[in-house]
Amino acid sequence: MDLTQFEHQYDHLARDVGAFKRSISNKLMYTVGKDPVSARSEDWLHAVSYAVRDHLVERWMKTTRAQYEQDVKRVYYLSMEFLIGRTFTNAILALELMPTIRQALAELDVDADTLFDLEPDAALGNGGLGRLAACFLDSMATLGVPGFGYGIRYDYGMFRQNIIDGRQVESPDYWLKQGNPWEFPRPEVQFRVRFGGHLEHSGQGADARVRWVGTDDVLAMAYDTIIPGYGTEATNTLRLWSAKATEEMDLRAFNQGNYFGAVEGKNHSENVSRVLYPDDSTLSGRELRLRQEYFFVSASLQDLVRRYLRTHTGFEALPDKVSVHMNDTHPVLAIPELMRILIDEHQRPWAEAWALCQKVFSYTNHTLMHEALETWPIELFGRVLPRHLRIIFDINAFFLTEVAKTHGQDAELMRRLSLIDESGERRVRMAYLAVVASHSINGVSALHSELMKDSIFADFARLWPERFNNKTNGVTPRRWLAQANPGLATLLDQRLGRGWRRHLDQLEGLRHAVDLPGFLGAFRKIKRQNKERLAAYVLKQLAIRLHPDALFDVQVKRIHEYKRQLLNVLHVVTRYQRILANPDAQWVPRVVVFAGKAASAYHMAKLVIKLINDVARTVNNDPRIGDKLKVVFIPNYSVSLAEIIMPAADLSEQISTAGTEASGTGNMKFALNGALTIGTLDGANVEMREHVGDENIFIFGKTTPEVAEIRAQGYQPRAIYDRNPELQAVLDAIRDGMFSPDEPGRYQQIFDTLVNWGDHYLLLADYESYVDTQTRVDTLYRNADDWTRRAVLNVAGMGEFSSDRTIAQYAHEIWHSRPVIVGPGHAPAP
Ligand code: 26W
Repeated sequence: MDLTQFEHQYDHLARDVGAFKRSISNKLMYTVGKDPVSARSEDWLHAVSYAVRDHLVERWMKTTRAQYEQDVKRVYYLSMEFLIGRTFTNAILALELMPTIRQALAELDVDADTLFDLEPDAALGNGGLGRLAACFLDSMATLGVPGFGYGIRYDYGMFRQNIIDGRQVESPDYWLKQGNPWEFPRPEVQFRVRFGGHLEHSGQGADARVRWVGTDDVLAMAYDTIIPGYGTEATNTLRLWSAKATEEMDLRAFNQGNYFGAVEGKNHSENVSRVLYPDDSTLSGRELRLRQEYFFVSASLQDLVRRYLRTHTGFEALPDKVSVHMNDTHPVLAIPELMRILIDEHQRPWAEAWALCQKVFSYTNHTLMHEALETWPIELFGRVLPRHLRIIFDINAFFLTEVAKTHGQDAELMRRLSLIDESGERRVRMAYLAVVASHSINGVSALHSELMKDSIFADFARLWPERFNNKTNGVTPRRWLAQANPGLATLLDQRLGRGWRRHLDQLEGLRHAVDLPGFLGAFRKIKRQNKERLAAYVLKQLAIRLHPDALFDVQVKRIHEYKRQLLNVLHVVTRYQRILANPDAQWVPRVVVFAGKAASAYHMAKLVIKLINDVARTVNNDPRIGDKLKVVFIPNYSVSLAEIIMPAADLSEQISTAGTEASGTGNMKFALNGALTIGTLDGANVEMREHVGDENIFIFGKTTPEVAEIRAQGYQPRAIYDRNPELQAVLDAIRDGMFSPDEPGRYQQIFDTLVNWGDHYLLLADYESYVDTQTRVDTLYRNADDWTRRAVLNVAGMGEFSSDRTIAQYAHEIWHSRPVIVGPGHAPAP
């Protein structure tokens, strides 16, 4: 950049800083209503958020106008969960305003980082599925895909996890306490959502009509959040629905002096958007959950049909203008709801409505775990949604008749394919409904997409092989590299230019860099600073001192048996006992970091948390161990915490039993930030290995076919226990109370699960291979340059795992949507 350019930019910055200072002060006084002399940090945060938001609003209006003018096809992404995290820094980065905002705040005597840290996470999701939805919104906006996220504005997000005496204790997450400057309430956008009631039939044959009457209603009110694209003026909208009572209060009760009774009904109906279900991979099967699912899809479908009809007459063009994507089965009621709207409200013939559905809907499966597959008892379903149950029966009859035409009356096949599981209490199979109604069904990694066709959807994959496809997950490089790891981002900018933020495959350019003098050292220095940042956090939160030279070995994700945090613990205890047996050997110092939440009713997961904390206390306080081994469980894992943890990892633990983790996305975030992976050939680890090279990843353990084989042969974990004395010592120590002297029997159950009750997730089968591989990790870590080279080559290979690549594939191959062109047109000033 020559001097004039520089001066121009500098000028620009100075002008912007002045404008922002004025804008922030104005917002503080006139929007927040605070005098600068008495404003709290929260008030400043809101003021500067509004000032930044104004800039997004201009882009938003331009984009919305362009979408209408170009009559583009819109993609509606329906998801029960959006795990957004913080919005403020993300918005500033999208607008390239970081230096301006920092300086403006500094000149107002306000510390920017303090403000950033005050913003609560929008934790409207449990884990992988919800975070993927958030990365997808970011990528859709960045690519100009005209996308709308539709979901629920939960008053309470994912619970806060406190660790008290080593155990998880949940507390509510009232994230809206201070107000949310990023949302636009839309009281004028409200839809009536009906529940219960009964059906009245009239007419015959083609004139047959069904009326759904006597319902109990609630209103869904829209709240909009702007989703900025990066390096483009295009934006998108996340529209979340909040429940409002149809009647403010029961006036009769009120007039009778029953003040509390008068608002009881209101509270009851508004409960539908009160709280996120904290279950990840297990169906709670509660009525309120079913109501939540219907609540948000009904409002969303009414909204999108209304938007379509504003500029179209008739439904012929619907499939050219609308794609509705279902993020797992939670939004599957969208199918009978669209049928209901078309048939009951717009008098379309049944066959026409069904044909439209099959062109509009597509579905992603995120798990093969049996206990996660949604099925709803017919009794409950019919009581809450009688009209939709009827429609599902009709779809089932139609579909099975079609199958019979080509496959004959094969009763066994019909039983297997039926949308209704008749094996016990009759239940609706939501995943089957999704498959029957969708033109595209995808898995989230190459391996998972294959397994999906062999297992849960085998019969359907034979019927319609062309509907099944794979879309390997990805993550947004804006949040997970540019924002989370500013040090590495700057190094990449110097080496590769700034283009990687939108074209992540440019990271390939790093392959040459590993041989440049000084590069490995510069890379290592950044990693070290990130480790210091995490160590400072841990010291502040947990009063545990971590040495930044140690190897940071990290497993952060939901606590679940299939993810095998317990296998990691077995390694930790093995290492502990090895150090005790041989204290003077040259150990590579290790810090083992865990974080993650357990579903509140998941006993085993909670016990694992307690065990990790017990092991941590024992190891960390053992003077014979010192810095050779430290174990920490960081409470309350969240998106914001991940942004601190991931850049600080040397080693990423992705150790699920092969065939169980659909994809994983944490695996990608770690590698993108220069961690090496130790992992099984599961989920997207398989493809990561292909992209980073076999020599740059630590793969261990049984493969999916081997797992199947072992189970088929009759797996005998006790035989492994009997034959491996080191493993025996580890398991015995856990069983006999080495880590729970206050209650020696505390972990008997863990021992039994592994040794006596079948070890369903094959921890013992993979133990030896895992521990040996951990030793190889140590060996490599001793050679700092060799390690760093491989870390850099991991970053270099991550281009494929940008969610921009994933979304481009969805857009081309599933949605057939085109980007909106947002020209330099003139939007009204905000
Ligand atoms: C009904 C209860 C319930 C709740 C959540 C069932 C299933 C779920 C999700 C499907 C679980 C989930 O988050 N799956 C994860 O999705 C990620 C994004 O595709 C994948 O990377 C993870 O491997 C997968 O576990």
